Amino acid sequence: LLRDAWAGRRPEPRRPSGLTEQVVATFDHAPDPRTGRLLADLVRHLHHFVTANDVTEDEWRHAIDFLTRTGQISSATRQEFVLLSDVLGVSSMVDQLTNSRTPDTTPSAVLGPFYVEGPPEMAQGADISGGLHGTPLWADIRITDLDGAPVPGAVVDVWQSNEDGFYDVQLPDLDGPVLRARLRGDADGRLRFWSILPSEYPIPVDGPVGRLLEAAGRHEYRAPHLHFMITAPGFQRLVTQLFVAGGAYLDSDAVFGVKEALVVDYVPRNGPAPDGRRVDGEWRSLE
Ligand code: MBD
Ligand code: FE
Repeated sequence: LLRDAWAGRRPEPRRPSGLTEQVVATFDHAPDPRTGRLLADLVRHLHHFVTANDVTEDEWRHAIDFLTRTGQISSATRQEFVLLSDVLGVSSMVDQLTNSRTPDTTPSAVLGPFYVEGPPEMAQGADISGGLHGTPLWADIRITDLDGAPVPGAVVDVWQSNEDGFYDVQLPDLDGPVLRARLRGDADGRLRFWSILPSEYPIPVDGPVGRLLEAAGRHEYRAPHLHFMITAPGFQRLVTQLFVAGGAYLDSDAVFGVKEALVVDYVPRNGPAPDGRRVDGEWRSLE
């Protein structure tokens, strides 16, 4: 047996053996070569990570415990692994890889954890806010192809948080979805709807991702944004977000989702709205 402790100093490890190459070689004949390549490279990076940092057994046990706890928060409305991928910038990196191949369009942005399949269908000009309190927002958006020609009949899912930064799925007292809708662009590619101005908000930090941000001394806030998922026959699907120019946390978004081209004016206005609706006090216009 070794005597207890190393007097506060761990000796240098011996050079690691050929273990990495031994494991990597086991993926040489994976039925799907892409899978084999990805697994081999993942093992290389993980081995490098533990050797370069001389990771202890305690630390590795802690890491496995962290991942286990992360996997335990997994439901239709809260997927902690997505959130982990988001705060580590991996979601954004994968998004940028895709996006780098589609220049000159409105850039895409990460989906995030709060998209719900099959949102309620609403008509052009509808109010998607469900009457929730907030600064009224009028959106008038044009969906075009790369030449600027209108794309008729697009299906557009929109979702956002309320004034306090909560999505409907986070609010226990609501019955049914609010601040999310499926709208249809008209024959001219135009899409109009009412909602409320989104605010900055904290991502959920009552789980392992919260502990990670704490350990890193990082804040949990996202810049205010509206989510869009746009599909049209013959076109690639676009998942994106439009950020509020002048909003908080644009420079330090907790999930690295902000792109310059997606920061747009939500113009302050007063008086009657374009559709004749009477609005008391200030409202905003997104065009
Ligand atoms: C969100 O609302 C979001 O849009 C992303 C990308 C991550 C966490 C919460
Ligand atoms: Fe969001």
